[in-house]
Amino acid sequence: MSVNRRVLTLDEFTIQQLRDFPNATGELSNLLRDIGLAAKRVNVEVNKAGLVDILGDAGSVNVQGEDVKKLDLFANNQFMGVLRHGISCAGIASEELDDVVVFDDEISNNSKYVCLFDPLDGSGNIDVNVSIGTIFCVYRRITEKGNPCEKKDFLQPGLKQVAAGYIIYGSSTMMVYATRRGANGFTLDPSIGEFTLSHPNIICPENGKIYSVNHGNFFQYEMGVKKYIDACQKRNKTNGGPYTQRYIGSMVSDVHRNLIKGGIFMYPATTDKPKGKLRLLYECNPFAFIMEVCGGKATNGKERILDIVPTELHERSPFFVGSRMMMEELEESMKLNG
Ligand code: AHM
Ligand code: MG
Repeated sequence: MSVNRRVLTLDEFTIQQLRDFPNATGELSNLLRDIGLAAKRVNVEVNKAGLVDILGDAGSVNVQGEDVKKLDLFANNQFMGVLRHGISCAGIASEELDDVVVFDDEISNNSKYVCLFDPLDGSGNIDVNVSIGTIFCVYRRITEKGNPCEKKDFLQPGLKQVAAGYIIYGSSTMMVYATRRGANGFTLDPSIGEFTLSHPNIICPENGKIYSVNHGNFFQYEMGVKKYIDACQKRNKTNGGPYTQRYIGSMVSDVHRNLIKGGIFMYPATTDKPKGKLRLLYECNPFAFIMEVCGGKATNGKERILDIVPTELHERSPFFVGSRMMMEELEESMKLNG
């Protein structure tokens, strides 16, 4: 097999980026490489999920006599494990864990980053073979290096993110990550087991034709959201409607599609869940950062997601994210109608 040498691997790409910053320590590149490694391990298990009846269900013992873990716990342990053994991360917070995990060894205490992740988002979709994903983000710690990191390192507003990204375990497996310099997508080439640059410099179209929302909750949404959804369904010369509705129920896939094609994703507050469903730290902030880097917008309906100062690790937020013009139309509707 001939290898296309014009295609950069994730490692080659992050190292190449370092050349522009001769004083950079390479810690962030290391961390992204660690995340890529964990993603490849999780991908192998996600691909086997359909074999669960053959290999054994979570909590049971499989034919090789190994304990079978729930896939989201497996993913959590993979990401936590590679980051703990790496040299760039002082501690992690995960949607799967109640509290932060401080690594507290000499190398980790001297690392400048902390990492937050949702190890397997949309995991309710696993047993029906629908794409699922991992979401992550990286902050520079605010406590002094040389000491164990603390919870306040994790409770920073989203605008302080240094990098954010996601992995989709889908028809192909893909990793997208953004820094302030831009966002790039890497597709896993199974023949060489490497993420390779497939979507350089991603830009979200400023307008789109796709809206993604759970229509089952329609009557529980605020008036401004209902009116906007109405407008999405009408023929409208100014906004290019009617739009197409697409909702997988797996946020990584829904937002990825809208990022590439142009669109809006909404998880509004409902009367049952006045704070919405999605978690600010693990789901909203990373996607808000990625979307803003790519030219889009993200709000909770009232304020910019990245400006919110979190008070709790697992706090939830209504979430609206997408193409700039669609977001502005939604914001207008929420301002007028509440
Ligand atoms: P999870 O973190 O428990 O997997 O839930 C998050 C998922 C998102 O991926 C998705 O957008 C949303 O839940 C769907 O929720 P709903 O079924 O209420 O529309
Ligand atoms: Mg989740």
